[in-house]
Amino acid sequence: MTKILTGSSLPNIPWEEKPATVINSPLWRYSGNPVIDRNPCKGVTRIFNSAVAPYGDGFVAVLRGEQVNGIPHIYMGYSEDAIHWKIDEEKIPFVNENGDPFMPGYAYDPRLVKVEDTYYIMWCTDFYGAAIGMAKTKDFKKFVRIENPFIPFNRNAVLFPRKINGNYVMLSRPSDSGHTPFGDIFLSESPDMVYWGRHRHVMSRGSEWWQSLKVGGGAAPIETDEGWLLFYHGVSGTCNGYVYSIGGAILDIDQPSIVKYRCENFLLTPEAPYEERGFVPNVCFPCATLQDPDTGRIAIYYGAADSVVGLAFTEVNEVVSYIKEHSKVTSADTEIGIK
Ligand code: BMA
Repeated sequence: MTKILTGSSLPNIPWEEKPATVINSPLWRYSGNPVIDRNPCKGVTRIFNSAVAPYGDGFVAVLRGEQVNGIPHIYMGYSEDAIHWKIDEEKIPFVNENGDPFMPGYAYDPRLVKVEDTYYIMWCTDFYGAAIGMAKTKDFKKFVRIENPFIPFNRNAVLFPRKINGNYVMLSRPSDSGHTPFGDIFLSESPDMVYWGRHRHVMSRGSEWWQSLKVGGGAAPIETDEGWLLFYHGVSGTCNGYVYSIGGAILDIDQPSIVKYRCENFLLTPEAPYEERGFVPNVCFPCATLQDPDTGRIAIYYGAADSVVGLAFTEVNEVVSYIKEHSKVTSADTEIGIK
């Protein structure tokens, strides 16, 4: 029996049992999907690729909102059940360390990770090119931007939820300035969230078609007694454009650049109408999970077709067993990742 070690009890995690019709995946979709539909609030036409976290008696979310002028920014969401969301119509009012407004030119694909007593938001920001922006908050009222961790071009940064060997650790995906037709996952360490180094390769795109073009970190890794459970995205380049699926891997607990298991099958691929049809069709883009260590339940939040937010479920034993049963790792996966 695999145990979840990240987070405390979450009895109010959203949940539905697995339907008997789901035969090809350890993940199943919430029957009420999408949980955030189009035109969710004034001035925002679509919310997708977004992250959630437990906060107080309920939940908060950092939401990628596409404004009616087409520019993405991050908005706060609040929920009692992590399904129905109240969304701020104003963008998150980021400030610098002095408290002066310090708004990014654009901001997309946010992740939200609590490390010790602080919540960190990471997103793709305009830093003379697409790069990683970061901010921190303790109360979801004051959001202080901290130094951009990496130079351009980079996307899909996500922190581990605790320090490893004394350092903060973050996954990212170096890229180019456009719709990057390549990309592997790396990790970097920092003693202070200012200086980042000890960069390591984690995993490359795979030989399997669904992840043969590029891969990128998704939700914050979940600590289990088998290793760090990572839900990531894998992309296939078809004759009709990119297809984004959700993949799963388990990283070594003390040296997470080592991939212990990596599932050769996707865990979720666009099938539902709201995943196959939308602003960008055929996208399932995971950004966050909620998990309950007591029951092993995991709720996965993912952007669907760059248009809406979807919710899927799994159970830690089922998904870890599936990943191990269908694991195919390469030497580039299992090495420490330095050359
Ligand atoms: C990527 C990112 C994501 C988006 C995906 C599919 O490059 O921009 O925000 O979901 O493309 O369009």
